[in-house]
Amino acid sequence: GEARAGAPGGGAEALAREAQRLFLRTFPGLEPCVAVAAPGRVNLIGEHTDYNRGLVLPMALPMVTVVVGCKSEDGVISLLTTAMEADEPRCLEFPVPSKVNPLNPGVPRWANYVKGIIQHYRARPLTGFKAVIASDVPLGGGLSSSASLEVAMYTFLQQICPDDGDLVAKAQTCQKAEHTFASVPCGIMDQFISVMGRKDHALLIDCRSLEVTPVPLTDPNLVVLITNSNVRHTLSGSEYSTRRSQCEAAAKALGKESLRCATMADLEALKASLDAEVYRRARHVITEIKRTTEAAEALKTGNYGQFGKLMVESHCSLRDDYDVSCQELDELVVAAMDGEGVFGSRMTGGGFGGCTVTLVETTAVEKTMQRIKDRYRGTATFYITKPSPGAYVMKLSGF
Ligand code: GAF
Repeated sequence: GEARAGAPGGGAEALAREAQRLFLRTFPGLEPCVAVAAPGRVNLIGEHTDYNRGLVLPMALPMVTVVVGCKSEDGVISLLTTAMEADEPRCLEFPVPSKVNPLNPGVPRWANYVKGIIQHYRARPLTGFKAVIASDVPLGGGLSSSASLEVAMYTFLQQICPDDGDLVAKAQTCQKAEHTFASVPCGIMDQFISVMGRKDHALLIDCRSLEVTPVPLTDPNLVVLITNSNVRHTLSGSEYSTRRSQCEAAAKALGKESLRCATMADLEALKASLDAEVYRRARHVITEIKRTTEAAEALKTGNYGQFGKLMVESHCSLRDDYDVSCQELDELVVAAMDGEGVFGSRMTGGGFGGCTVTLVETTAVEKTMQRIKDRYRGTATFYITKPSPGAYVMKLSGF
C-alpha cells in the first residue's frame, strides 16, 4: 500500500506529455494539437440513489483520463490507449461512422466507451482523427474510470467538431453511451460529476431536477482518503441491473413515479405485501436520500462528526439492505473506523469491490493508513485526494 497525494493538474500534465510522446511515435509527421482531460470521481454519500432520481454528493478527483490527438482527412479514426486490461490490444482503427455504417459494441472492451461516444455525439459531420488515450484513474477500481474516458472522449470531439456546448446534454450523452455500448444501466452521477466537477467543492446533485449545490471542502484539517481494496467481484454488472429493477418494482408497488417520492411511512404501510428483498432495497434508497440531504448540511456547517456518522450508516445500509458490499470493503471500513481522528468511512461507487472513502483529520491520516495496511488481508492502495475540476481543455504550451 502506497500513498499517492493527488496533485491536481500535475498528474494530468504528466499524462498528457506521455500521451504526446506516444502520439509522435505512433503517428510520425502529425502534430497532436488537441489535449483534454476528464476526472474520475469519489462519491462521499448518496449511493445507488441516482437512478432513483435521488441525491448524490460526489467530488471530482485529481486523477484523470487524457486524450491527445488531431483531426485527419482520411475518414479513419485511429486510437491508441495505455488504459486497457492487460489481455486487450491497445490499438484500434475504424471508419468514421455513417447512417448506413454505424458503430457497434464489441472488442476490445475499452473501445466500447469511445465508440459509444462517437456514435451518440451531438454534432455532425465528424471527421476522422487520431488520438492517444492515457489515464491515472485506476481501471475498474470504482472511481469511474469509464465515465472519465467517456467524458474525455466527448470533450475531445468538442474540439474537433463543436457541439452547442450544453453540459447537461453532454453528461446525458455519455450516460447513454454507457447504457448502449457497455450495457450498464447506470444513473447520471459519474458522467455528471466528471463534466461539472468543481475545484475545492463536493457537489450535491439532485438527480431529478439536475440542480447542483456546490459544498466547499477546503478545511486543511480534513482529508478525503480513498482506499482501494484492489478486488473486483465479477457480479457487479448483472447485480447492478437487478438492483435497478427491484427499485423500479418497489416504486411501482408504492404507486410512485420513483423512490425519490416515497417516504419510510409509505414503505412501512406496504411492507406486508412487498417481497422482503424488494422492501430492503427500497429501505436503503429512501434512507440514503435522507442521509445525503443531512450529510450535505453537516458538511456545510463543518459538523464532520455528524457527516462521518451518516457515512457509516450509509455503509451499513449498503451492506445489509442493498447487499452491494463485500468482505474486503467491510474489513477496510472496520479497520479505518477503529482509531482516533476518523470521522467516517464507507464503500463508494457501485460496490462488489473497488474503494472505500474515509473522512479523517489531517493529523491522523498516516496512522489510519498504517492501521488499514496492517489489518487488511489484501493489498490496499491509498489516495489522498482533493476536490478537482470537471473536464477541461489543456493548454498546448509545451506541445
Ligand atoms: C455506479 C453507477 F454508474 C452510478 O450511476 C451510481 O448508480 C453508482 O454506481 C452507485 O451509486 O457508479
